[in-house]
Amino acid sequence: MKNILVLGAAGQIGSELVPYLRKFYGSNAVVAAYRSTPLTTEIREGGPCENLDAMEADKIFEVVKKYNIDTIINLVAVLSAKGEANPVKAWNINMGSLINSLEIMREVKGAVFTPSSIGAFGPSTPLDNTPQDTIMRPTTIYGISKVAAELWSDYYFLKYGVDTRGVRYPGIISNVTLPGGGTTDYAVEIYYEAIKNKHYTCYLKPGTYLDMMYMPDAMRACVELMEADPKKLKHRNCFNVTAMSIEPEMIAKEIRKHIPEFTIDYQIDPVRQSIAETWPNSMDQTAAMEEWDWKPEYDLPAMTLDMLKVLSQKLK
Ligand code: AKB
Repeated sequence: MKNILVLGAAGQIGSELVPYLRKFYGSNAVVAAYRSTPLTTEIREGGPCENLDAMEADKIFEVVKKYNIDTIINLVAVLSAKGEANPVKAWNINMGSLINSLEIMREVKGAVFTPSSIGAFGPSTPLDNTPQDTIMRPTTIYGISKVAAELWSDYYFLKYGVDTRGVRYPGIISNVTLPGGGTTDYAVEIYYEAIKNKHYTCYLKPGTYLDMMYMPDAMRACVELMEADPKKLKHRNCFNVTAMSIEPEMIAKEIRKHIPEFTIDYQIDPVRQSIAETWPNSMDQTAAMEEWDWKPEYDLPAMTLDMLKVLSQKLK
């Protein structure tokens, strides 16, 4: 069993991953760390929580000692679109939280799980069936920090034996906490707007294909990789994982099966459109499938059904 510290527990992934981990590992085995954004009631009332700045290594170390932590899941990140507004700040936050996590787990001989992203790829990457090992020259500061994070994580495994692992998440679609400042956020917003207004104005062009995944698959990928037999892992940092390759019209069409009056129009955001065009249309995830038996469960129809069901209750 593990004692896990989740940095960035109030964000899109953390809000659902912490309760999921608590079910799997036990309520007291998962400490939720947050800074300014408040935690959900479920997290606050469901187990230990700490107000912590991921940039302050000493404070993280105190929490690690207090709870006998052996694994850090570092979800702190300034996302792709937001990062472009203040690249130096984004770099400092994305790398600072990672290096603190790696250094502290080096001291205690522990493990670090760090999500990378489709954002780690760039315009010179093959964009269709993007290989696991390929050219990575991203053109956003978010992507640069993700490639660097993959390399730092490999380095800490090779030099110090820190058990580093990670996946390259695609856009993640969820219904508890909204993402903030990403390029793939449209694929979440569209479901909220479908329920609230039966209309969505999309900032990406129709035909802009990107990999996506529903949150239950994203959380399962995290736990399955953390639990995978280390002897089988050739890659560690980081594995391509995806569940669907989709574009805005495909989601709109799927929503219309349940809400026939739903409409979509387009007002393109040049920043996010140009980022999306440098990211894969679809990734090859053979390495994840071969090395730790990864298999996504939700496709677009199954995800859409569940999103609309949950959000129509939540937004009543
Ligand atoms: C973003 O759009 O920045 C993130 C990501 C794909 O990493 N959702």
